[in-house]
Amino acid sequence: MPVLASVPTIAPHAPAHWRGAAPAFAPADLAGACAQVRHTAVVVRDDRDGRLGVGIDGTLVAAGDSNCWPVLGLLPPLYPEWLGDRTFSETHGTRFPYVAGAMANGIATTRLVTEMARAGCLGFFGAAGLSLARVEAAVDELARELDPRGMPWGVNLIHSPGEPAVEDAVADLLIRRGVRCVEASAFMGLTPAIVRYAASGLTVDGSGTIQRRHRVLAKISREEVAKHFMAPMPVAILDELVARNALTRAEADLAARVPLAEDITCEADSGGHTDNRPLAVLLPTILTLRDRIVAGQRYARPIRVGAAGGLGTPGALASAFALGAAYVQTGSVNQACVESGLGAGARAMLAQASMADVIMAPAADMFEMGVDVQVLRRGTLFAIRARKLYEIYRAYPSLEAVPAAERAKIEKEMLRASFEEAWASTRAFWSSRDPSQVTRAESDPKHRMALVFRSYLGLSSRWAIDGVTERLTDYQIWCGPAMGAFNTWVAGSFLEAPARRTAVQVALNLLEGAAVLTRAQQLRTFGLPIPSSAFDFRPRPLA
Ligand code: FMN
Repeated sequence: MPVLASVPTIAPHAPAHWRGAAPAFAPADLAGACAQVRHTAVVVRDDRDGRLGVGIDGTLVAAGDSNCWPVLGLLPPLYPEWLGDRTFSETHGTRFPYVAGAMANGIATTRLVTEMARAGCLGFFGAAGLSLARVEAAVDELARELDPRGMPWGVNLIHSPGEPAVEDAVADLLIRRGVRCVEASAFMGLTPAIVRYAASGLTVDGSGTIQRRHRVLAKISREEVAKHFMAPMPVAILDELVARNALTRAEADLAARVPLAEDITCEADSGGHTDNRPLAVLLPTILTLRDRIVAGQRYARPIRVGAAGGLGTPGALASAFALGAAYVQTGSVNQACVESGLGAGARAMLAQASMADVIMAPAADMFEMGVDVQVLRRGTLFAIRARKLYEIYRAYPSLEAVPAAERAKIEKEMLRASFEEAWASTRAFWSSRDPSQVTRAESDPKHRMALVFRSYLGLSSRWAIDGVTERLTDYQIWCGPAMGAFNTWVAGSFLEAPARRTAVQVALNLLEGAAVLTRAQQLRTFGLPIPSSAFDFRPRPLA
């Protein structure tokens, strides 16, 4: 926690005047004053011409000599640590109200999570799409590294409608290994897996307060989904879990009195799965919903609402906090950092992206349902090719029914194998992962087609992670418009070069910049002529 610099005091009833180093009146000097966020800013007036200016620190004095300035207002120091809801940091053990969101297939690496923890932020390991053994190894590593130092970390628990057994197994692992914090995502309703994780370990302390062993940050982009996480946990699921000895009766009874999640992350237009909503629309809507539910349920503790999606500049963070976000979460910008699990070639592609270089494309995990993900468009043909596959999937009942010309194109350009060869390798993959998929595909030709096409979608992510250069034009790289905004912001600074982008420097600069912009806006509202340069925080190495 920052140490509060002393705020000048003044004797009661004394007229407020300020004495100190020459106050800033000229726009360029005012920009410098805005940047000194950790100091007290005193708004003063020049009585000779009525101009408003800003003095930094100094002392408040009774009116006296000509070196004193009448005071109009006083702003105490402003710290990046305090931009959000203080209870977020208290609850999760962070210094900053800042989260690095999970990124599937281990793109949010253990290194990323560890670096974020050391810097006082909360990071989530990208467990989605990984084998249980890899998730387990990551959990062990993070626990070993961070638990002895009391540092915060978490793991993603993603809803897997096509593979409920996988979701259950990951939840089970997280409970067994004592993982205290989870980012829950892609849920449309609640499942036994997430309810079990949230409810297990609930106890009542000596003062009668319900204490949680497991904390859930639920990522949502719709009201109807948010409602599930803000409501008390559903009795039907709790009873079912008690019946199969997955929860105690005492845990279930407590769970029926508290929300599943005390942190709700509103995800606006982001990389990967997204409803493409603007944050300025989504966040106020969810805050209102939260207020209604918390009042209706008479919860003892408030539910915090955080912001994600589109946050790649200091201004984006400042606006999220100004809207009332308890914390902020980034994703796309971290993927381009050196701690990310993405291959160097793909990271270099991300560093070239501009705001409009993103596009929606079919998702590998929810292909048949027509769900899209937001991906990078510049430098890769993945989106166009994946869209073509989805079109063909919709139009024909089986691989055999695909017209010869289309088939030749798919085999040559995408699969680089015949349909028969592609099915053979796909079949081998599913035989070890989930044999029921093979059984179904052998009697359902449309499902066989989906699995073959999905294999291209799945591999295209792997090629980007592994840096398979001969598949460069097939790279599937999840990415939101925040990436382009970030690239524009850092152009010409030390963060421009991909090799110098660390997730910690990105986080510290975004937070510092958000504090500076917040101060600039505060001073502007007092009528000071704050120049636009005050809102242009340039990245710099920060400790
Ligand atoms: N969110 C999840 O909950 N689970 C995931 O597996 C996951 N994978 C992601 C992979 C990539 C490459 C990216 C860019 C995002 C992913 N996300 C995932 C979303 C992020 O956790 C984060 O919420 C989001 O990226 C924030 O929006 P932004 O991309 O605009 O910064």
